[in-house]
Amino acid sequence: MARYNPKETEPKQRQRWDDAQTFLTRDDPSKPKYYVLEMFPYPSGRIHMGHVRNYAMGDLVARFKRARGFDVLHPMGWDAFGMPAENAAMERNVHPKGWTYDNIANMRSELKRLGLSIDWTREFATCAPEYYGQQQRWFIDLLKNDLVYRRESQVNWDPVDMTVLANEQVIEGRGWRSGALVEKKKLTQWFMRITRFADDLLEGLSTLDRWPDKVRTMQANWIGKSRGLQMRFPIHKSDESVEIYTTRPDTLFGAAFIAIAADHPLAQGLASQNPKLADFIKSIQKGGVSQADIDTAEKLGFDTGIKVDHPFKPGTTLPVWVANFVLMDYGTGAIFGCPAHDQRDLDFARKYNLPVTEVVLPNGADPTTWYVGNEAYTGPGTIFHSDFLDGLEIEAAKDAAIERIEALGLGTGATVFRLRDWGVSRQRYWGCPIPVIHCEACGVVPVPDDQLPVVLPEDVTFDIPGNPLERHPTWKHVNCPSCGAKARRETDTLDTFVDSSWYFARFTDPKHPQPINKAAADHWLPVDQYIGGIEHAVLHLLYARFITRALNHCGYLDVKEPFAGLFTQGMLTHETYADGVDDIGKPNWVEPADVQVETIDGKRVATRVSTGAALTIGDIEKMSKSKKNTVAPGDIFDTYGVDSARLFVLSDSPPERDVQWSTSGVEGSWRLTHRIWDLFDGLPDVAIPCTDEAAAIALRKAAHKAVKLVTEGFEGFRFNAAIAKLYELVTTIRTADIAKTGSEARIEALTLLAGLIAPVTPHLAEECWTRLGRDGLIAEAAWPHFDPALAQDDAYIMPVQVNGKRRGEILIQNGASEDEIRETALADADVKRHLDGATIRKIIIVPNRILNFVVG
Ligand code: ANZ
Ligand code: ZN
Repeated sequence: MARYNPKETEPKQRQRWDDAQTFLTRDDPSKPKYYVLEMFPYPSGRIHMGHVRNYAMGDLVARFKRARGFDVLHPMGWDAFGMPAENAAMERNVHPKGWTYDNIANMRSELKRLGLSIDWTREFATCAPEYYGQQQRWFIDLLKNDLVYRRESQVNWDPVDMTVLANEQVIEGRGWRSGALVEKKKLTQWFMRITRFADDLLEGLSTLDRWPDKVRTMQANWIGKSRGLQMRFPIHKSDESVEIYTTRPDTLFGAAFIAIAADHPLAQGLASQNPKLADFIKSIQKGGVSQADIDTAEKLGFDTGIKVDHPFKPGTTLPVWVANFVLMDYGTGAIFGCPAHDQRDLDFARKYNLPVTEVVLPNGADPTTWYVGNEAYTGPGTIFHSDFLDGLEIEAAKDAAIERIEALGLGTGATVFRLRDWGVSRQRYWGCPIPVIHCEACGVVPVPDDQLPVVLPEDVTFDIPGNPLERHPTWKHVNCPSCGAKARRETDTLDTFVDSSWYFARFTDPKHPQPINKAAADHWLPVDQYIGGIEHAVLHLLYARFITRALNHCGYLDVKEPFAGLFTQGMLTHETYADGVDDIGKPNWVEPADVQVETIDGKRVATRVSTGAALTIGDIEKMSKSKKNTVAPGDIFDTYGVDSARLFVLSDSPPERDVQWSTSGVEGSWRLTHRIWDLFDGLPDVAIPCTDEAAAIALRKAAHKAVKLVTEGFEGFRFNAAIAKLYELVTTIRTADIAKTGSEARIEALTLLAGLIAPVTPHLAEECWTRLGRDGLIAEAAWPHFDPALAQDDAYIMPVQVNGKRRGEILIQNGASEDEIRETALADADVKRHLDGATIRKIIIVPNRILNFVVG
């Protein structure tokens, strides 16, 4: 017997797939299509175990669907623009392009080593002009359709480096390189009008029934649709009024005060006659403007002495305060405060002794005793203490309150969204140039189609901060395409989330001369199965849904939803190891590759291999460079083979949960691959007759049943459960005596097994296929069929009740008579205990379902 040697087998099998072009998409109209896609990687340099898990899952699905008769599209590309390439350029004096393409070359060969069934002829990188030039093309269409526009907005400004910073470059409020305190600066920026589709993006969520509920909820919250009301409170004994904006008109009866912003015209007018108010306003205008600054700052207010009439409570007035937590540039710059149901209002009311009136009663609470302490109640409930709103749920009360305000002529309700338009301008080099030209006379002029793509210049320098495109000697100086006058090219580039929000459509025909080949896109989209991390639940997945709608609006494709099925896989975790702590008490993390763990007297003890030092074993955490608890896929492949690594990441836990990487785990997978090979390698050269019919049937049944269960498991994304069945089948075959079953039954079982392992350990499966004497590739073979009669269960579990209460379970053979069922039940220990001493009056048996003893 030859020992299985993945080092030799794996490259050989990959070569066979390459030679046969097994994974080219056939575009075969006779077969149903299946598009499976894993979120494409950022070319950071190396693949990590998280990639291995992600791509192993996608590959399992692709191979499984291919075997099931689908025409499969399974492409790969690179999300290749972005900051790290520029950082590398600044730190190491390399060009972002060279750095990126080197990384791609490296990661491509690592991914190829994984044996993924990818159609590599469709590969592209988003930093290639052939890709981003097409993006520029549709960008201009979006611009013409008013889905792209410019307006002033705030950016992070580093006053020392004199440069705009991305949010990731602001670390604790300071510029990452200069260490200077970051300021806010207003710049004209490009925006995509995602809010145009707010309602549609929200409604579309209900059609995505193969998405995790969690992701749909996160998107719905992000879009944040609610009913708002803009209304006036008449100023007492005056013709004037204060206009406020609220999303909680249901709480109007709980209003305790009106608060206006310091720069509200009313506040400004009063301050000109009231020096104390003027001083107060000055005092609160310091401090940060970010939401976090405002939420955490102490609430401060000034009572103006002015009062307004409550619209629903004749004779009741509310005081008007100037408050530091109300912003001028949101809503109307004025609010009504309802302390019981808003934390900011509550903090304010407690500080200035304003009344707190509860108006929303939590479900199940007692209206006579329930009250709000120091925590505002913002949950669901029923309205009370509110006259005509009493007894209504929150949403119904909002509608009723808005209706009444409208009838009184004091305001109008409107639907409002939390979603804001998407700022896509980046003052960076390594991104897709925004294809417009600024002309003094003509304004913003799109670059004409025959001048696309606008290619990034390569002769740029990174020795000083700022955007290299801005200081390039010639690139931005152009003539206006419209009037010919001297003009300026846009130097902002697009947020890299734009690149990743349509790549799945480009994959359907990646070399097409237009951005999208409509026929191909309409055929292949939506992606049937998209796989990636939960960290993309909102931004990437929402932008992709938006761009798909925008492209649909501009006539590029017919679909609206890009991803019919979404799966968010768990992460890889690993134990952490530390070699003492440094002078500030931070652990000195040690890489698992330098650690040996042994069990001594029942306790796990870790030693550092290179020094022999005793280590502390820390928590199990997400693999990360900072904790050094990563393992290098390359090392694992070298030691155990690619198939063992694939098998481990797929089998260890349910795919949506985290997997804890362990050496013993991957060794277990490695042992299984060897066991499987030994079964195939050990097949006799001559036929062995069957001497025990029952043994042969038992083996056949086990194999057919495994086919049924593994098929269901793969179909339902229960990969680990399916693989557990494979383990069982291997054991069953190993323990079946070939002298009894004969070789025919064994060969049948092994043939089915080879088919079942092909999506998981594809190299090994090919080797086994050849050993069975089969021609061709198992990667091109049909999925194993099972015989339903053989796959059926022989026995079932029947619950047993005593007086209608479940007291036990019994195992019943198919076709057992009622007498046999009764005898089995009476012999069961649990049932016996519950029947003890009682007289059985009646026994009800529903075959295949249930048995009930009626006792008295
Ligand atoms: C009364 C009220 C009662 C509110 C209650 C909340 C809870 P979103 O959903 O984020 O849009 N608000 C309105 N304009 C404001 C401004 N310029 N500065 C500070 N706060 C402002 O928030 C809408 C809510 O934020 C509004 O609803 C308003 O407070 C406050 F139990 O009105 B509410
Ligand atoms: Zn012009």
